[in-house]
Amino acid sequence: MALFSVSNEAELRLAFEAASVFGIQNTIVFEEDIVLTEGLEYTGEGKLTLQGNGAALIAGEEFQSYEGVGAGLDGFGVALITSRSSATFRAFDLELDGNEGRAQHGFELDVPADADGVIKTYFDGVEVTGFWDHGIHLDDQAGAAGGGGTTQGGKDDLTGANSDASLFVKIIDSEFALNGIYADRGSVSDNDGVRIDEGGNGYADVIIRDSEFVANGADGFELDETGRGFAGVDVDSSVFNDNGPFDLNDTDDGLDVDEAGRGRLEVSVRNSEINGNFDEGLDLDEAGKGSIFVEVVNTVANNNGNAKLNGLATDPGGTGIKLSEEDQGDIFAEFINSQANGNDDYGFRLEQFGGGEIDALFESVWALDNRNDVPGEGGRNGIRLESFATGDGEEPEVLNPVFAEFNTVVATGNGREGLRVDAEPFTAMFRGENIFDFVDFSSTTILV
Ligand SMILES: [Ca+2]
Ligand SMILES: [Ca+2]
Ligand SMILES: [Ca+2]
Ligand SMILES: [Ca+2]
Repeated sequence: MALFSVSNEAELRLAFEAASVFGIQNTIVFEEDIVLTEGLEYTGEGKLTLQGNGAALIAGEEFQSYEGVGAGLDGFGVALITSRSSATFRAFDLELDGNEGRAQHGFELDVPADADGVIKTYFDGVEVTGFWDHGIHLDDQAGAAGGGGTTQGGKDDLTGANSDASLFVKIIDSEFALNGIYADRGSVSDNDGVRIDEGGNGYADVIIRDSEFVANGADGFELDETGRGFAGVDVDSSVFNDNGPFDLNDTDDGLDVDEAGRGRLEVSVRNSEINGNFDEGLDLDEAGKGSIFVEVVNTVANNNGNAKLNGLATDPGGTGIKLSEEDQGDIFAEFINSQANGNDDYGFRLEQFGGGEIDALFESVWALDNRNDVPGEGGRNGIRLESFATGDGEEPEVLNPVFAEFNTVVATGNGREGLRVDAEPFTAMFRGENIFDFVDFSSTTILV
Protein backbone atom coordinates (compact mmCIF):
# COMPACT_ATOMS: atom_id res chain seq x y z
CA MET A 1 0.00 0.00 0.00
CA ALA A 2 1.21 3.46 -0.88
CA LEU A 3 0.37 6.35 1.41
CA PHE A 4 0.81 9.98 0.36
CA SER A 5 0.41 13.00 2.61
CA VAL A 6 -0.14 16.18 0.65
CA SER A 7 -0.41 19.82 1.56
CA ASN A 8 -0.04 21.61 -1.79
CA GLU A 9 -0.81 21.18 -5.48
CA ALA A 10 2.65 19.92 -6.44
CA GLU A 11 2.57 17.15 -3.81
CA LEU A 12 -0.98 16.19 -4.79
CA ARG A 13 -0.07 16.01 -8.48
CA LEU A 14 2.98 13.84 -7.71
CA ALA A 15 0.81 11.58 -5.57
CA PHE A 16 -1.70 11.10 -8.44
CA GLU A 17 1.18 10.39 -10.86
CA ALA A 18 2.85 7.89 -8.53
CA ALA A 19 -0.45 6.20 -7.66
CA SER A 20 -1.21 5.87 -11.37
CA VAL A 21 1.98 3.86 -11.85
CA PHE A 22 2.45 1.88 -8.62
CA GLY A 23 0.42 0.20 -6.00
CA ILE A 24 -2.57 -2.00 -5.48
CA GLN A 25 -3.88 0.35 -2.78
CA ASN A 26 -3.20 4.07 -2.84
CA THR A 27 -4.31 6.48 -0.13
CA ILE A 28 -3.84 10.21 -0.43
CA VAL A 29 -4.21 12.07 2.85
CA PHE A 30 -4.95 15.81 2.74
CA GLU A 31 -3.13 17.89 5.35
CA GLU A 32 -4.84 21.15 4.35
CA ASP A 33 -6.95 22.90 1.69
CA ILE A 34 -5.45 22.86 -1.77
CA VAL A 35 -6.17 25.26 -4.64
CA LEU A 36 -5.63 23.66 -8.05
CA THR A 37 -4.50 25.32 -11.27
CA GLU A 38 -4.94 22.15 -13.37
CA GLY A 39 -7.19 19.08 -13.28
CA LEU A 40 -5.97 15.79 -11.77
CA GLU A 41 -6.04 12.45 -13.60
CA TYR A 42 -5.93 8.92 -12.26
CA THR A 43 -5.09 6.07 -14.64
CA GLY A 44 -3.76 3.43 -12.21
CA GLU A 45 -4.93 -0.12 -11.68
CA GLY A 46 -4.90 0.08 -7.89
CA LYS A 47 -7.67 1.26 -5.59
CA LEU A 48 -7.56 4.98 -4.89
CA THR A 49 -8.71 6.52 -1.61
CA LEU A 50 -8.81 10.25 -0.91
CA GLN A 51 -8.81 10.93 2.83
CA GLY A 52 -9.80 14.58 3.04
CA ASN A 53 -9.80 15.14 6.83
CA GLY A 54 -12.23 17.98 6.16
CA ALA A 55 -9.97 19.76 3.66
CA ALA A 56 -11.21 21.45 0.48
CA LEU A 57 -9.95 20.90 -3.06
CA ILE A 58 -10.72 24.11 -4.91
CA ALA A 59 -10.57 25.19 -8.56
CA GLY A 60 -8.34 28.27 -8.68
CA GLU A 61 -9.31 31.57 -10.28
CA GLU A 62 -7.28 30.70 -13.40
CA PHE A 63 -8.13 26.99 -13.44
CA GLN A 64 -7.25 24.95 -16.53
CA SER A 65 -9.76 25.19 -19.36
CA TYR A 66 -10.44 23.19 -22.51
CA GLU A 67 -8.54 24.49 -25.54
CA GLY A 68 -8.97 23.35 -29.12
CA VAL A 69 -11.45 20.54 -28.41
CA GLY A 70 -14.41 22.37 -29.93
CA ALA A 71 -17.98 21.26 -29.22
CA GLY A 72 -18.58 24.57 -27.52
CA LEU A 73 -16.22 23.60 -24.73
CA ASP A 74 -13.19 25.77 -25.40
CA GLY A 75 -12.52 28.21 -22.62
CA PHE A 76 -14.59 26.33 -20.02
CA GLY A 77 -12.94 24.61 -17.06
CA VAL A 78 -11.97 20.91 -17.10
CA ALA A 79 -12.90 18.45 -14.34
CA LEU A 80 -11.18 18.78 -10.97
CA ILE A 81 -10.50 15.01 -10.79
CA THR A 82 -10.86 12.57 -13.68
CA SER A 83 -10.41 8.81 -13.26
CA ARG A 84 -9.87 6.55 -16.26
CA SER A 85 -9.57 3.48 -14.07
CA SER A 86 -11.96 0.65 -13.25
CA ALA A 87 -10.44 0.32 -9.78
CA THR A 88 -12.40 1.21 -6.64
CA PHE A 89 -12.49 4.94 -5.86
CA ARG A 90 -13.25 6.29 -2.39
CA ALA A 91 -13.46 9.85 -1.10
CA PHE A 92 -13.89 10.64 2.59
CA ASP A 93 -14.42 13.95 4.39
CA LEU A 94 -13.44 16.02 1.39
CA GLU A 95 -14.92 19.18 -0.09
CA LEU A 96 -14.79 19.57 -3.87
CA ASP A 97 -15.32 23.22 -4.83
CA GLY A 98 -15.74 24.31 -8.46
CA ASN A 99 -15.40 27.95 -7.45
CA GLU A 100 -18.62 29.15 -9.09
CA GLY A 101 -18.27 27.20 -12.30
CA ARG A 102 -14.51 27.32 -12.92
CA ALA A 103 -14.33 23.49 -13.15
CA GLN A 104 -16.56 21.04 -15.00
CA HIS A 105 -17.07 18.21 -12.48
CA GLY A 106 -15.79 17.56 -9.00
CA PHE A 107 -15.17 13.94 -9.97
CA GLU A 108 -15.52 12.33 -13.39
CA LEU A 109 -15.24 8.57 -13.91
CA ASP A 110 -14.62 7.78 -17.58
CA VAL A 111 -15.10 4.01 -17.56
CA PRO A 112 -12.45 2.33 -19.76
CA ALA A 113 -13.82 0.45 -22.81
CA ASP A 114 -12.30 -2.87 -21.67
CA ALA A 115 -13.68 -2.68 -18.11
CA ASP A 116 -15.68 -5.59 -16.72
CA GLY A 117 -16.87 -6.79 -13.32
CA VAL A 118 -18.26 -4.23 -10.88
CA ILE A 119 -16.69 -0.78 -10.57
CA LYS A 120 -17.18 0.53 -7.03
CA THR A 121 -17.32 4.20 -6.11
CA TYR A 122 -17.83 5.59 -2.58
CA PHE A 123 -18.48 9.11 -1.33
CA ASP A 124 -18.64 9.53 2.43
CA GLY A 125 -18.70 12.96 4.03
CA VAL A 126 -18.11 14.61 0.66
CA GLU A 127 -19.39 18.06 -0.32
CA VAL A 128 -19.58 18.86 -4.03
CA THR A 129 -20.55 22.37 -5.02
CA GLY A 130 -20.02 25.02 -7.68
CA PHE A 131 -19.32 22.95 -10.82
CA TRP A 132 -20.61 24.11 -14.20
CA ASP A 133 -21.58 20.59 -15.34
CA HIS A 134 -22.67 17.62 -13.17
CA GLY A 135 -21.10 17.82 -9.71
CA ILE A 136 -20.24 14.12 -9.99
CA HIS A 137 -20.37 12.20 -13.29
CA LEU A 138 -19.87 8.43 -13.52
CA ASP A 139 -19.90 7.70 -17.24
CA ASP A 140 -20.22 4.27 -18.83
CA GLN A 141 -22.24 5.32 -21.86
CA ALA A 142 -20.61 5.57 -25.29
CA GLY A 143 -21.02 8.45 -27.67
CA ALA A 144 -20.80 12.15 -27.33
CA ALA A 145 -24.31 12.46 -25.98
CA GLY A 146 -24.58 8.99 -24.49
CA GLY A 147 -27.66 6.84 -25.00
CA GLY A 148 -30.04 9.25 -23.41
CA GLY A 149 -27.12 10.50 -21.40
CA THR A 150 -25.63 13.94 -21.29
CA THR A 151 -26.55 16.44 -23.91
CA GLN A 152 -23.49 18.55 -24.57
CA GLY A 153 -21.82 16.63 -27.39
CA GLY A 154 -18.32 15.63 -26.39
CA LYS A 155 -18.15 17.80 -23.33
CA ASP A 156 -15.96 15.28 -21.56
CA ASP A 157 -12.68 15.01 -23.42
CA LEU A 158 -13.16 11.22 -23.38
CA THR A 159 -16.63 9.74 -23.16
CA GLY A 160 -17.78 6.58 -21.48
CA ALA A 161 -17.67 3.27 -23.17
CA ASN A 162 -20.80 1.06 -22.90
CA SER A 163 -18.38 -1.36 -21.25
CA ASP A 164 -19.29 -4.79 -19.84
CA ALA A 165 -18.82 -3.40 -16.34
CA SER A 166 -21.54 -2.66 -13.78
CA LEU A 167 -21.51 0.35 -11.45
CA PHE A 168 -21.93 0.13 -7.68
CA VAL A 169 -22.15 3.52 -5.96
CA LYS A 170 -22.50 4.36 -2.28
CA ILE A 171 -23.22 7.94 -1.18
CA ILE A 172 -23.20 8.53 2.58
CA ASP A 173 -23.53 11.75 4.59
CA SER A 174 -22.70 13.88 1.54
CA GLU A 175 -24.01 17.07 -0.07
CA PHE A 176 -24.35 18.10 -3.71
CA ALA A 177 -25.49 21.68 -4.19
CA LEU A 178 -25.42 24.56 -6.68
CA ASN A 179 -23.96 22.66 -9.63
CA GLY A 180 -24.97 23.37 -13.24
CA ILE A 181 -26.11 26.95 -12.70
CA TYR A 182 -23.29 28.97 -14.32
CA ALA A 183 -24.48 30.00 -17.79
CA ASP A 184 -21.44 32.15 -18.60
CA ARG A 185 -19.02 29.38 -17.54
CA GLY A 186 -20.56 26.53 -19.57
CA SER A 187 -23.72 25.30 -17.85
CA VAL A 188 -26.48 24.25 -20.25
CA SER A 189 -29.54 22.04 -19.91
CA ASP A 190 -29.31 18.80 -17.91
CA ASN A 191 -26.36 19.54 -15.62
CA ASP A 192 -27.16 17.56 -12.46
CA GLY A 193 -25.90 17.31 -8.89
CA VAL A 194 -24.95 13.65 -9.36
CA ARG A 195 -25.24 11.92 -12.74
CA ILE A 196 -24.65 8.21 -13.34
CA ASP A 197 -24.75 6.91 -16.93
CA GLU A 198 -24.53 3.13 -17.29
CA GLY A 199 -24.56 1.50 -20.72
CA GLY A 200 -23.86 -1.80 -22.49
CA ASN A 201 -23.79 -4.92 -20.34
CA GLY A 202 -23.98 -4.50 -16.58
CA TYR A 203 -26.26 -2.91 -14.02
CA ALA A 204 -26.23 0.20 -11.86
CA ASP A 205 -26.82 -0.22 -8.13
CA VAL A 206 -26.84 2.90 -5.93
CA ILE A 207 -27.18 3.32 -2.16
CA ILE A 208 -27.84 6.79 -0.70
CA ARG A 209 -27.95 7.58 3.02
CA ASP A 210 -28.16 10.85 4.98
CA SER A 211 -27.31 12.98 1.96
CA GLU A 212 -28.58 16.20 0.36
CA PHE A 213 -29.08 17.08 -3.29
CA VAL A 214 -30.13 20.71 -3.30
CA ALA A 215 -30.48 23.65 -5.71
CA ASN A 216 -28.69 22.11 -8.67
CA GLY A 217 -29.49 23.48 -12.16
CA ALA A 218 -31.00 20.22 -13.46
CA ASP A 219 -31.78 17.01 -11.50
CA GLY A 220 -30.57 16.62 -7.95
CA PHE A 221 -29.70 12.99 -8.72
CA GLU A 222 -30.09 11.21 -12.05
CA LEU A 223 -29.35 7.60 -12.93
CA ASP A 224 -29.64 6.66 -16.59
CA GLU A 225 -29.27 2.93 -17.25
CA THR A 226 -29.36 1.55 -20.80
CA GLY A 227 -28.69 -1.83 -22.41
CA ARG A 228 -28.84 -5.04 -20.41
CA GLY A 229 -29.04 -4.82 -16.68
CA PHE A 230 -31.20 -3.26 -13.99
CA ALA A 231 -31.24 0.13 -12.30
CA GLY A 232 -31.48 0.05 -8.50
CA VAL A 233 -31.56 3.02 -6.13
CA ASP A 234 -32.04 2.64 -2.36
CA VAL A 235 -32.47 5.90 -0.44
CA ASP A 236 -32.85 6.58 3.27
CA SER A 237 -32.92 9.84 5.25
CA SER A 238 -32.02 12.11 2.35
CA VAL A 239 -33.16 15.40 0.82
CA PHE A 240 -33.76 16.23 -2.86
CA ASN A 241 -35.05 19.82 -2.83
CA ASP A 242 -35.24 22.85 -5.11
CA ASN A 243 -33.48 21.33 -8.13
CA GLY A 244 -34.06 21.95 -11.83
CA PRO A 245 -34.77 25.64 -12.59
CA PHE A 246 -31.93 26.19 -15.10
CA ASP A 247 -33.47 25.30 -18.49
CA LEU A 248 -36.80 27.09 -18.85
CA ASN A 249 -37.69 24.81 -21.80
CA ASP A 250 -36.99 21.63 -19.82
CA THR A 251 -37.07 22.08 -16.08
CA ASP A 252 -35.82 19.18 -13.98
CA ASP A 253 -36.49 16.80 -11.10
CA GLY A 254 -35.37 15.98 -7.59
CA LEU A 255 -34.67 12.26 -8.05
CA ASP A 256 -34.78 10.88 -11.60
CA VAL A 257 -34.13 7.24 -12.59
CA ASP A 258 -34.42 6.03 -16.18
CA GLU A 259 -34.00 2.38 -17.16
CA ALA A 260 -34.05 1.16 -20.76
CA GLY A 261 -33.47 -2.14 -22.54
CA ARG A 262 -33.58 -5.38 -20.61
CA GLY A 263 -33.78 -5.14 -16.87
CA ARG A 264 -36.02 -3.84 -14.10
CA LEU A 265 -36.12 -0.54 -12.27
CA GLU A 266 -36.14 -0.89 -8.50
CA VAL A 267 -36.32 2.13 -6.19
CA SER A 268 -36.88 2.46 -2.45
CA VAL A 269 -37.15 5.88 -0.79
CA ARG A 270 -37.61 6.07 2.96
CA ASN A 271 -37.62 8.93 5.48
CA SER A 272 -36.84 11.51 2.82
CA GLU A 273 -37.93 14.88 1.35
CA ILE A 274 -38.42 15.59 -2.36
CA ASN A 275 -39.79 19.13 -2.32
CA GLY A 276 -39.82 22.26 -4.44
CA ASN A 277 -38.17 20.84 -7.54
CA PHE A 278 -39.01 22.54 -10.84
CA ASP A 279 -40.39 19.50 -12.72
CA GLU A 280 -41.23 16.16 -11.09
CA GLY A 281 -40.20 15.32 -7.54
CA LEU A 282 -39.56 11.59 -8.00
CA ASP A 283 -39.53 10.60 -11.69
CA LEU A 284 -39.12 6.92 -12.67
CA ASP A 285 -39.15 5.71 -16.29
CA GLU A 286 -38.75 2.07 -17.27
CA ALA A 287 -38.63 0.85 -20.88
CA GLY A 288 -37.94 -2.44 -22.66
CA LYS A 289 -38.36 -5.72 -20.82
CA GLY A 290 -38.73 -5.43 -17.07
CA SER A 291 -41.01 -3.98 -14.41
CA ILE A 292 -40.96 -1.08 -11.95
CA PHE A 293 -40.74 -2.03 -8.27
CA VAL A 294 -41.07 1.02 -6.04
CA GLU A 295 -41.50 1.56 -2.31
CA VAL A 296 -41.96 5.05 -0.84
CA VAL A 297 -42.19 5.18 2.96
CA ASN A 298 -42.30 8.15 5.37
CA THR A 299 -41.51 10.50 2.52
CA VAL A 300 -42.94 13.81 1.26
CA ALA A 301 -42.94 15.05 -2.35
CA ASN A 302 -44.53 18.49 -2.09
CA ASN A 303 -44.67 21.70 -4.15
CA ASN A 304 -42.89 20.35 -7.19
CA GLY A 305 -43.43 21.98 -10.59
CA ASN A 306 -42.47 25.13 -12.39
CA ALA A 307 -45.44 27.41 -11.71
CA LYS A 308 -43.16 29.16 -9.21
CA LEU A 309 -41.26 30.51 -12.24
CA ASN A 310 -44.36 32.64 -12.90
CA GLY A 311 -44.90 31.52 -16.48
CA LEU A 312 -41.25 31.71 -17.61
CA ALA A 313 -41.18 27.90 -18.08
CA THR A 314 -42.48 26.94 -21.52
CA ASP A 315 -43.99 23.57 -20.47
CA PRO A 316 -46.01 24.10 -17.31
CA GLY A 317 -46.34 21.30 -14.80
CA GLY A 318 -44.63 18.99 -12.35
CA THR A 319 -45.93 15.88 -10.54
CA GLY A 320 -44.92 14.83 -7.03
CA ILE A 321 -44.31 11.13 -7.74
CA LYS A 322 -44.45 9.93 -11.35
CA LEU A 323 -43.92 6.36 -12.57
CA SER A 324 -43.96 5.43 -16.25
CA GLU A 325 -43.52 1.84 -17.42
CA GLU A 326 -43.34 1.05 -21.14
CA ASP A 327 -43.29 -2.21 -23.08
CA GLN A 328 -43.31 -5.65 -21.43
CA GLY A 329 -43.60 -5.43 -17.66
CA ASP A 330 -45.73 -4.17 -14.77
CA ILE A 331 -45.72 -1.61 -11.97
CA PHE A 332 -45.58 -2.84 -8.37
CA ALA A 333 -45.79 0.13 -6.01
CA GLU A 334 -46.24 0.71 -2.28
CA PHE A 335 -46.75 4.19 -0.84
CA ILE A 336 -46.89 4.18 2.96
CA ASN A 337 -47.08 7.15 5.37
CA SER A 338 -46.22 9.46 2.51
CA GLN A 339 -47.53 12.69 0.99
CA ALA A 340 -47.58 14.44 -2.37
CA ASN A 341 -49.24 17.82 -1.88
CA GLY A 342 -49.32 21.14 -3.70
CA ASN A 343 -47.65 19.90 -6.87
CA ASP A 344 -48.39 21.65 -10.18
CA ASP A 345 -49.69 18.50 -11.89
CA TYR A 346 -50.66 15.28 -10.09
CA GLY A 347 -49.71 14.17 -6.61
CA PHE A 348 -49.14 10.56 -7.73
CA ARG A 349 -49.25 9.46 -11.38
CA LEU A 350 -48.66 5.83 -12.42
CA GLU A 351 -48.75 4.90 -16.12
CA GLN A 352 -48.31 1.38 -17.52
CA PHE A 353 -48.04 0.92 -21.28
CA GLY A 354 -47.43 -1.94 -23.69
CA GLY A 355 -49.21 -4.69 -21.74
CA GLY A 356 -49.08 -5.51 -18.04
CA GLU A 357 -50.75 -4.33 -14.86
CA ILE A 358 -50.47 -1.86 -12.01
CA ASP A 359 -50.49 -3.29 -8.51
CA ALA A 360 -50.46 -0.45 -5.96
CA LEU A 361 -50.93 0.09 -2.25
CA PHE A 362 -51.69 3.54 -0.84
CA GLU A 363 -51.63 3.41 2.97
CA SER A 364 -51.78 6.53 5.16
CA VAL A 365 -51.26 8.72 2.12
CA TRP A 366 -52.18 12.35 1.45
CA ALA A 367 -52.52 13.85 -2.02
CA LEU A 368 -53.81 17.36 -1.35
CA ASP A 369 -54.10 20.53 -3.42
CA ASN A 370 -52.40 19.25 -6.53
CA ARG A 371 -53.61 21.34 -9.42
CA ASN A 372 -52.55 22.86 -12.65
CA ASP A 373 -54.07 26.28 -12.72
CA VAL A 374 -52.85 27.09 -16.21
CA PRO A 375 -55.92 28.39 -18.11
CA GLY A 376 -57.40 25.75 -20.38
CA GLU A 377 -55.47 22.90 -18.76
CA GLY A 378 -58.41 22.14 -16.49
CA GLY A 379 -56.72 20.91 -13.35
CA ARG A 380 -55.26 17.59 -12.23
CA ASN A 381 -56.10 14.68 -9.91
CA GLY A 382 -54.52 13.82 -6.60
CA ILE A 383 -53.87 10.22 -7.73
CA ARG A 384 -54.07 8.99 -11.33
CA LEU A 385 -53.63 5.34 -12.36
CA GLU A 386 -53.56 4.31 -16.05
CA SER A 387 -52.90 0.85 -17.46
CA PHE A 388 -52.79 0.13 -21.19
CA ALA A 389 -52.23 -2.88 -23.43
CA THR A 390 -51.28 -0.34 -26.07
CA GLY A 391 -48.22 1.88 -26.26
CA ASP A 392 -47.92 5.50 -25.12
CA GLY A 393 -50.03 7.67 -27.43
CA GLU A 394 -51.18 4.67 -29.54
CA GLU A 395 -54.80 4.84 -30.78
CA PRO A 396 -57.22 3.29 -30.19
CA GLU A 397 -56.29 2.76 -26.55
CA VAL A 398 -56.81 -0.71 -25.07
CA LEU A 399 -56.95 -0.87 -21.29
CA ASN A 400 -55.19 -3.34 -18.95
CA PRO A 401 -55.74 -4.21 -15.27
CA VAL A 402 -55.16 -2.10 -12.17
CA PHE A 403 -55.27 -3.62 -8.68
CA ALA A 404 -55.16 -1.00 -5.94
CA GLU A 405 -55.68 -0.91 -2.19
CA PHE A 406 -56.51 2.37 -0.46
CA ASN A 407 -56.13 2.36 3.30
CA THR A 408 -56.66 5.74 4.97
CA VAL A 409 -56.08 7.98 1.99
CA VAL A 410 -56.99 11.65 1.81
CA ALA A 411 -57.00 13.31 -1.62
CA THR A 412 -58.86 16.61 -1.45
CA GLY A 413 -58.46 20.12 -2.84
CA ASN A 414 -57.06 18.89 -6.14
CA GLY A 415 -57.80 20.52 -9.51
CA ARG A 416 -60.02 17.55 -10.45
CA GLU A 417 -61.23 14.40 -8.67
CA GLY A 418 -59.02 12.99 -5.94
CA LEU A 419 -58.64 9.70 -7.82
CA ARG A 420 -58.88 8.86 -11.53
CA VAL A 421 -58.43 5.32 -12.85
CA ASP A 422 -58.25 4.10 -16.45
CA ALA A 423 -58.18 0.28 -16.38
CA GLU A 424 -59.86 -2.94 -17.49
CA PRO A 425 -60.68 -4.25 -15.00
CA PHE A 426 -60.09 -1.99 -11.99
CA THR A 427 -60.02 -4.07 -8.82
CA ALA A 428 -60.23 -1.83 -5.76
CA MET A 429 -59.94 -2.50 -2.03
CA PHE A 430 -60.91 0.24 0.40
CA ARG A 431 -59.76 -0.08 4.02
CA GLY A 432 -59.73 2.40 6.90
CA GLU A 433 -61.20 5.85 6.30
CA ASN A 434 -60.66 7.18 2.82
CA ILE A 435 -61.60 10.73 1.84
CA PHE A 436 -61.60 11.42 -1.88
CA ASP A 437 -63.90 11.58 -4.86
CA PHE A 438 -63.32 9.24 -7.75
CA VAL A 439 -63.72 9.36 -11.52
CA ASP A 440 -63.68 5.93 -13.11
CA PHE A 441 -62.72 5.50 -16.76
CA SER A 442 -62.64 1.72 -16.34
CA SER A 443 -65.27 -0.39 -18.07
CA THR A 444 -65.33 -2.88 -15.19
CA THR A 445 -64.79 -2.02 -11.54
CA ILE A 446 -64.64 -4.76 -8.94
CA LEU A 447 -64.81 -3.82 -5.26
CA VAL A 448 -63.29 -6.41 -2.96
CA1 LIG B 1 -21.74 -1.27 -18.56
CA1 LIG C 1 -31.32 -2.05 -18.75
CA1 LIG D 1 -36.21 -2.54 -18.85
CA1 LIG E 1 -45.96 -2.73 -19.53
